[in-house]
Amino acid sequence: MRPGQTPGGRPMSVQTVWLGIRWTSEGYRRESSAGVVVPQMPEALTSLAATAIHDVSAMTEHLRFDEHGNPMTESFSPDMALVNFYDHAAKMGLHQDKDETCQAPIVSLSLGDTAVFRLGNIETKNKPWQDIELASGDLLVFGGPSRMAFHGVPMTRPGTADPALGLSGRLNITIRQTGLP
Ligand code: MD6
Ligand code: FE
Repeated sequence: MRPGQTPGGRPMSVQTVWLGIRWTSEGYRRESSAGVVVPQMPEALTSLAATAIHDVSAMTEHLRFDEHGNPMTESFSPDMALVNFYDHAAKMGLHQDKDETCQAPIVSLSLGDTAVFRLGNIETKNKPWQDIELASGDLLVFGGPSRMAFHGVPMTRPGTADPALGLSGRLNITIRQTGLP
């Protein structure tokens, strides 16, 4: 794992691994880079995300169709995942996920320590926002009108992970469709 960089080039407290496709502060890159290993996207994550989209599209009309009007259950085709590790002090500032060139939802899976996930609005980094506790095993589908909402993790709750996991800290896996050809 490596400390990531913000789009402004500052170091992030969260440590990151990419699966499938590399992320850079300039966007996603299929080309390899010297000394950087990008493991394949595991089929288990692709199918977990597809199942989540299937289930959620049955619950809300917002995720039933993609931006071209095609059924989301058919067009959703994730090609990468970001695995973020939070130690007890790590946090993530409010940001928008706009490097993807399509509007497909992002599926987010949390493991280990509970996080405070701050879900803001689509216009500014300021209030209104709501704080949602994401506990181990929680899966969030981030799409529809909220896809461009500012969001972040102001803190985790150290020590709340189930000791049986053997994980001191928090893992967050976001499964994404980059829109790259
Ligand atoms: C986190 N998640 O939960 C940070 N981004 O640690 C994200 O930044 C995120 O959960 C886009 C969509 C879903 C997410
Ligand atoms: Fe994000």
